[in-house]
Amino acid sequence: MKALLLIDIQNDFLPGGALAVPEGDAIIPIVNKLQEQFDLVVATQDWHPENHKSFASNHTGKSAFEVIELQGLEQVLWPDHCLQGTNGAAFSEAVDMRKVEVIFRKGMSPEIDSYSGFYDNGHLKSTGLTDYLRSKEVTEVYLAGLAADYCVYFTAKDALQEGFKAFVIEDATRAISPEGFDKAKADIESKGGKLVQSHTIIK
Ligand code: VGL
Ligand code: ZN
Repeated sequence: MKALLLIDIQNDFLPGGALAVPEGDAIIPIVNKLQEQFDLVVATQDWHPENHKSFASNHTGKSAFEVIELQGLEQVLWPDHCLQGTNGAAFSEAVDMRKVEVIFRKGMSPEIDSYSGFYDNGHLKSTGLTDYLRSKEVTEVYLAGLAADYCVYFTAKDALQEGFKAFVIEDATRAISPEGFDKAKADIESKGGKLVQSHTIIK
């Protein structure tokens, strides 16, 4: 069984949002078309409380995009984004959510960030995505969404570590930093993951 994972296609990561990914909206028609080819579609949703430590606003004297250490891990400080219950945290109205069976939320603990749909960045707590996918006999996951160099990348790495085959659909994602995505792609491939184009999936 194959599953399509839609990663964080939320207003704050789209043009006009608090942490807009350049051209993030370009993926939406592709994501909607891709869904026709999958019997299982799940989504992740970045879902932060206002005291989240990934926000620069919660560190006196720090600015967005500075890097600090948090729980022994490198942490990029972000603009406030995806605040629980706000329009910025909502899925874009343009994304077809009718086939999405389950939404896995992440980033609720104020003390640690959570890029991956499977675990927080310290691998301390699971979201339940692995067990869910295994219960559906999924062996291959296809990834689309935002951002390519953060949440898509970390989700792909964890998928591989959990023993799934992982395919990142390159034209169905966009990066915060293109250089960051080049590194991420090399790492994904070195771990056995694959980069694919949507036209190889869409019939
Ligand atoms: C993301 C930065 C902070 C993402 C989430 O969805 O890629 N990036 N929170
Ligand atoms: Zn976040």
